[in-house]
This record gives sequence, structure tokens and C-alpha cells, in this order.
Amino acid sequence: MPRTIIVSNRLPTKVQRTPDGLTFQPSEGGLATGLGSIYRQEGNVWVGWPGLFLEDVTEEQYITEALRGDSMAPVFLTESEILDYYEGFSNSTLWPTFHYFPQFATYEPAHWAAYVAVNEKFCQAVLAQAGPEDTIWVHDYQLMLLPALLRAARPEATIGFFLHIPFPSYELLRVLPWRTELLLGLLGADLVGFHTFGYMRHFLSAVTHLLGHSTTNGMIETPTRTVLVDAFPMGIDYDRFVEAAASDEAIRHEAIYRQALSTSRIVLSIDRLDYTKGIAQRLLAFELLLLRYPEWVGQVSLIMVVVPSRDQVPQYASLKQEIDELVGRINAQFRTIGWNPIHYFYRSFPLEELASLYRLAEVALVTPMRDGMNLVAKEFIASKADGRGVLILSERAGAARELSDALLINPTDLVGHAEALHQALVMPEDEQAQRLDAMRALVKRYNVFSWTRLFMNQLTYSKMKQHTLATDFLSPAAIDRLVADYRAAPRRLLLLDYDGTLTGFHPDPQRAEPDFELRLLLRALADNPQNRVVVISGRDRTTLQKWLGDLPIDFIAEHGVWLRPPARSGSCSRP
Ligand code: GDG
Repeated sequence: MPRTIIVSNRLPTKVQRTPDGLTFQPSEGGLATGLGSIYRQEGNVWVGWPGLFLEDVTEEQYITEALRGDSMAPVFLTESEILDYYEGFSNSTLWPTFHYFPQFATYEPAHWAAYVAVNEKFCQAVLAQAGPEDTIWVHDYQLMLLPALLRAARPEATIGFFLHIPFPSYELLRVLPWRTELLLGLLGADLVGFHTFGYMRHFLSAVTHLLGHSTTNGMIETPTRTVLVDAFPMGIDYDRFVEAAASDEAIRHEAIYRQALSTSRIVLSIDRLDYTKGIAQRLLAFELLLLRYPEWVGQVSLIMVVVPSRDQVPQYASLKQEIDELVGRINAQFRTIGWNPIHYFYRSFPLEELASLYRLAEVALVTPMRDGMNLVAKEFIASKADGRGVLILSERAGAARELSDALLINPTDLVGHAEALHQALVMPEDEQAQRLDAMRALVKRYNVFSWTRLFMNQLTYSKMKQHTLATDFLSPAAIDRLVADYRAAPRRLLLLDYDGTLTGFHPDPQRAEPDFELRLLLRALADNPQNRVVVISGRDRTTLQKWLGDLPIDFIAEHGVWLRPPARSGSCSRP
């Protein structure tokens, strides 16, 4: 039975080395939950890096064995591979370019070489698991070359690819020295998925500009196959967030926070430390709110959770410093003995505490400069069972396409940003409920499970579509039958298409002239009195006349507008 193999840079379990030995920490991420229903099924497997560097081979065997029981197959990467492929090409070239921060991008040939090598390593790891007709679903920007590598080794496999970050406009992509290789890598897939139609359009346009393939209705015609492209906005595990927000633990934590914060109204933001998240702009907008509407001083606090990330990288370290300074400056300027404008946490929280923050907050500020989707926005909505709360969302997050009942802002427009905060704080309760209800229905329906289902269904469909569009070669038995029927028939009508059948396609159509061999063949067929030979073409009649006019054959030219029976050779006439 064909199996399904999930591939991503990281496995959904993190293996760590502790003084007590190796520990296995399952990931709480939405992707792991959504795909759980697939990779845990009998025979299926998830291939990825377990998150640690090996000290010896016995560790490799131990980890491989331990993960096998949980349907996972590790790919072991060295420190230098992680440095060049992951921190290098993935996070210092692709990440800034795809998020419209080309000024932060580096273009190191050594990073690219490592990216190629690690994609090949992943390919070997997948091939060790995959049969010739298995389904393989590859995730994200670290593995963009993998679909084509897999295709070369497993021509019959069903391969899907999903990009979790934005796909940038062609103008951004073309800056990359390796843009063509990256596109060709993705075209090894049968289905390429994005969060939004906008990203999908950018991809199709890049494919047309850089590779010259024609694209129609989300289908790319490569010389060998048809590749489907579609938008699949990712959702969350809705019930999990509803339950977490309603749990005793979350309610208990909320009460503790509420007491500590006194009567302050709470605005919440949660992000990983990243320059794409618009954290500094958000702080400036909050400051502007306090300046423009002094009535909120002492009344509203921003709880800002920033999850540590990549802080060894210089850009991230300086962003961290900028945030620290801004928070310090704003707090020093506005705070009172009993009130703090910004409660800033540079760490992560357990899920139940996160849920209590979602409960506590009246306003969620999700204002990235660019974000593939942004699941925090959806989690906030799922947590608001009482119908109270306002989401302020950047129009440049993928989630903005679906969550149009949020207050949408442009994160670089500080005044608009501050005004949206004020509007959220004074929004009547019935309007809050109306907006939240509409968004909750959507987040509930298009959850991570339906996302997985939709992608897998479309992947199956893409394969079916390819089969119907593909050229089928005649089997030896069919050829025998054709020849026998031909011989037995007293009269035969031979309808022959010209371009792509009698001759190959040529980039310059006027150069696709019939060669000597073809002319001989047509004459031999036409000279047989039992045959009537008709050449059908979209070409103009003058060209057909020039190339084949002296042969005793019929023409159907210009897509059927002109006919020339052999008896009246020399000119075409309208039917
Ligand atoms: C990519 C794309 C796209 C955050 N702080 C804590 C915590 N979190 C959890 C949130 C949420 C997740 O992290 C962040 O999700 P995002 O969607 O915002 O971003 P990423 O996962 O980094 O990245 C993004 C996504 O892929 C999916 O395709 O939406 O655009 O960049 O689930 O809840 N979780 C816990 N404690 C925290 O302190 N437990």
C-alpha cells in the first residue's frame, strides 16, 4: 500500500542532551498536530532533523531506534551544515529575501553549496523510506530543492510542497543568484501550495519570467509534466485553543495576572524575535497612542511577549537591543508608581499561560511587516469564547486575507496604527462580538485538520489531472492491433496533426518545416489509393501550401477555417 512521508527541516520532536541523558520533547506546534493524523498512521513516517549534534555513532543508533517507534526518521546534520545551510542560506538568504528585507540578505556561495548538499542528504534519507509510488509532502523554505531531487529518483512518486513563508514578488526573487535552481527545485513537485493567492501569483509570475513556462489557472506546463499551484491558508487546532482558554489552569493564571495588573486594560502581542514582526514599530505606535490620547495613560498596558530566537545573529542582537531601549524609554517616560505601560517578557510561556494571556487581553496587536500567515492572530480569536476582544492585524500578514473583520493596519503607518489601538479600546461590545463571531466561525471551520485534508486531496487530484493530460504511449499490443486494422481496412482516413505530431515544436514556428523523410512518408501514404491523408493545423494556408502543397493530400488549415481537398490542389477554400 502506498505510504505518506512528511519531510521538514525539524522533526516534531526535539531531542536534547541533558545531564540525565537524551530527552525527547514532542513539539506543541500547530503543524505537528495537524500532520499527526497523517504521519502516525501505520507505515507513514516524518523525516527531519532532531535538533542536536551527535557525539558518537551509538547515539545515532539509539535516537533512530527511539524515534522509529513514533513514526519518525532522523536526518543527522553536523554543526557546520547547520551553520551554512540553516543559519546561512535558509535564514540569512531566503528568509530576508522572501520577507522583503533584501538589505539583510547575504549571498554566500558556500552557504548555497551547503544548502544543495543538505537537500541531497534529505533526499537520501527520504529515499531510504519511500517506495516508488509513495506520497511525499515536503515543507518549507529550507527544502526547496528537494522536490526535484526526489522526482529524479522517483519519477512516479506523488510529491507535494508547501511554503510556510511568503513567496515574494519576481523583483525580489530575481535578486537571488540561485533563483532558477530554486524554482526548478519546486517544480519537481506535483502540487506547490502557498498560504495566499498573492504568494501563488508571485510564484507563477516568476516561473513565467525566469523559466518561460506557460501557466493557466494555476497549472504550469513544464516540458515533461503539469504542476498544480494553489492557495491553502493554514489554520490552527481550534478546539485545543478553545479548551486551553477554558481550562482551570488558564483561569487561575488569569486571576493572578489580573490582580497584579489591577484595573489596567490589556493589549497583547506575542512574537518570536524577528525583524519581520514589526516589534519596534508596534512600540512606537503604542507610545503615540499615549501621546495622542493621554486619557489612556494609567489605564492601558501592553503585555509584549518576545520569544528568544536567533539572537546570536548580529541583526537579531541589534533588534533585541533596539527593543530593550524602546521599552526602557517608553516605560521611563510614562510609568507611574502603580502602573507600567509595557510589560515586556523575553522568554516563552507554557501553553496554558499563553492561553491565560489570550483570555486577559482585550486587544491583540499582530502587526508584522511581513508574515506568511501568522497563527497567533487565529489563536487569539479561538480563545475569545465570550465574544469580547479586538484583533488589530497587519495587512501584510497572510492571515489578513481571511480575517477581514479585524482592524487592518499598515504597520509602517504609525498614526493609523495608534488610531486603530484607540478605536479598539473604544469599540462597542456588540461590534466586538459581531466581528469576533464572523472570524471565529472561519477559524473554526478552516482549522489545521481541514488544511491538511484539503492539501492531500488536491495532491491526489494533481496526480489524476496529470494522468489525463499526459501523453500515453501505445503498448506493443495496441500497435499490433492498429497495424492489423490498417491492413484489413479497404479504405482509411488518416487525420494527422502537424505541429507537435508530424514535427516537433520549434521556438520559431516558421522553422518547423517538414524534412525530407516526412515528405517521403506522407507521399507514400497518400499514393496508396485506399488512403485519404488529411493534415490538420492551426497554421495559415499559405505556409501549408508552401511546405506540402505539391503532395496529393487534404489540408484543414487555420483551425478549420480553410479546407483543401487533394483534387483541387493549389488553393484552399472556406468550408
Ligand atoms: C511560520 C511562518 C506561518 C509563540 N510564543 C509562544 C508560543 N508561540 C507559538 C504561537 C504560535 C507559534 O508559536 C507562532 O506561529 P506563527 O504562525 O506566528 O509563526 P511561525 O511558526 O514561526 O512560522 C508563519 C507559520 O509558519 C505556519 O505556516 O503562520 O507566517 O513564519 O502557534 O502560539 N507557544 C508557547 N509559548 C510561547 O511563549 N507555548
